[in-house]
Amino acid sequence: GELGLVAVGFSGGQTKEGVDDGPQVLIESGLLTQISEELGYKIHGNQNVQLFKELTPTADPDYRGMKKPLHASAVTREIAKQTYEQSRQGRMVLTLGGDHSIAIGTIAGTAKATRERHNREMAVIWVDAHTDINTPEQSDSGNIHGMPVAFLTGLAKDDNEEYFGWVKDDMRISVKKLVYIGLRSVDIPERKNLREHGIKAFSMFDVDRHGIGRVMEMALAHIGSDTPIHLSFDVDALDPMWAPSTGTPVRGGLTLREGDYICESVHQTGNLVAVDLVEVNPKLVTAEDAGANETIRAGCSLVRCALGETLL
Ligand code: DIR
Ligand code: MN
Ligand code: MN
Ligand code: MN
Repeated sequence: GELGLVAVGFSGGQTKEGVDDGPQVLIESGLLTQISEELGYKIHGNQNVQLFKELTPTADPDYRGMKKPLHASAVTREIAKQTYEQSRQGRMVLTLGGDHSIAIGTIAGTAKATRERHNREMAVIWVDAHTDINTPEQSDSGNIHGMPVAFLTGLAKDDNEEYFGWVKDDMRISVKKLVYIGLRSVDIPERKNLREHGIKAFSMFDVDRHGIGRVMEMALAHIGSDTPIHLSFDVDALDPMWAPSTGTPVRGGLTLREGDYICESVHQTGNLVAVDLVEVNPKLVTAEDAGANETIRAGCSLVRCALGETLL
């Protein structure tokens, strides 16, 4: 297959440094070699990690409670251009982050491209401990990585292009085509958003009750066949046992095998158009973990599963 790579070292959607090193360590561990040599993909796009330093504004005051909004808006706008360009050519788009704010760009770009190519509304499977659906006004932290789904669904909007106003209707996704898996840390206003808009969500409670096999059946049935799927995978969906090196770990998460199963099931639909892997922070290491190796290995495994490595 043909794959469009977007490697983004961006950490401005939250406050811990190190997540900008995520894509570089994933690549250094051999992920791209595995994708091209073992999985047989031809890799297009910029093969280097993009840091977008030139997009750092001289001043970036809080706006509607958002921290560093100009920078995040400019970077995600550029990412959207790149994912749009790759997806438009029918390539599977792989984005390595970076914090989860970058999904504003990745999904905006692929949503627009799939509308043009398939004349269909794209679905998003958001695998995460968190829902990332705070509007700027609802957010307690002001961290934009807790807001991408609000901007992508239109729950949050802004008229000013410099403050995510560049996200237009054709770049948005429907709340009906959004499915969450792995949730266990959802803020009170976010719960209200899920309820009010009838958003499909499978928490860890649902994974325990039904098993991951049944959860994936239900998730994919909700989306429907013949629907392009963008998989946005926050590594913190995994239990910290498997992925400790991440900014906001929450105990009681998915096993690595459950995470891999999600990726395999989505691959198996044949409808996968894009994968994001985000929030790998190699600078955050726990006492039990000798380094970030476990998290990096887990991240590579998830990506390979989404690209079809393990299916016979
Ligand atoms: C929290 C944490 N809901 C926030 N979000 C995180 O800051 O809005 N997302 N950690 O990944
Ligand atoms: Mn997230
Ligand atoms: Mn998360
Ligand atoms: Mn395949």
